[in-house]
Amino acid sequence: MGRPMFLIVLFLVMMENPPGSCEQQKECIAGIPGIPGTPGINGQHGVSGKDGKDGEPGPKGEKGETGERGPHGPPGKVGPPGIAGMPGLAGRPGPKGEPGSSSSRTSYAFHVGLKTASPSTIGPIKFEKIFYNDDELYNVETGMITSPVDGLYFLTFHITVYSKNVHLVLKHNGRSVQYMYHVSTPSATSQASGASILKMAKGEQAWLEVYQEKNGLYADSNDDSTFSGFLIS
Ligand SMILES: [Ca+2]
Repeated sequence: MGRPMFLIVLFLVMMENPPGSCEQQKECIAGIPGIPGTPGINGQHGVSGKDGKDGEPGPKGEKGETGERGPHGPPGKVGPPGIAGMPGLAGRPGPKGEPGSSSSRTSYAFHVGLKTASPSTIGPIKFEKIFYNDDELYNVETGMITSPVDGLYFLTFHITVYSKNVHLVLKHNGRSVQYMYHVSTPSATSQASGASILKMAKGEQAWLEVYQEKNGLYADSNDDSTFSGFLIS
């Protein structure tokens, strides 16, 4: 820069800011603000940030609708026995039974006779000729009848008497119940008889005995002396 030019610039500056003008006077007036410059160009996108932390659990949702029924499961374990139930109703009557045994029978009978004349005078007379003893009331070994059931029994005897008198006693369990005495007819046979009704309990016994050795009872191939009886009821 040449000297003249420098002087010109200096002059102009001096004109613009005359020495001691405003500072000294403290009455400086602010200049007019300049015009704003044009906006700058947008910068580049920054780097993406990291994922944030998980939030707190939200509130419980409302109950959903009932689903469809599922398939049957396998059988469960056997439970403990239950309480016994009430007795059932009575069944219908069964079919008619078979005929009962002898214990349920309602009739019993016997009919026996002497095989030989003049039986023993000691103990029960033994009638060894059996007409009927299917019910086994009479025991040939003992000469006694035994009551098969409690009941009322009809007992009777029909005796052929020959050559000697006959005196008999009917006994029931050792007790004398009834006597029969018959005097024989010389050189002939005659008949003597007796009958009795005895109430006997099951198992009780009855029999005929010769009384005071008068044993003119007779029996042969065509004469009989018999003892018989049956249950009345
Ligand atoms: Ca005869």
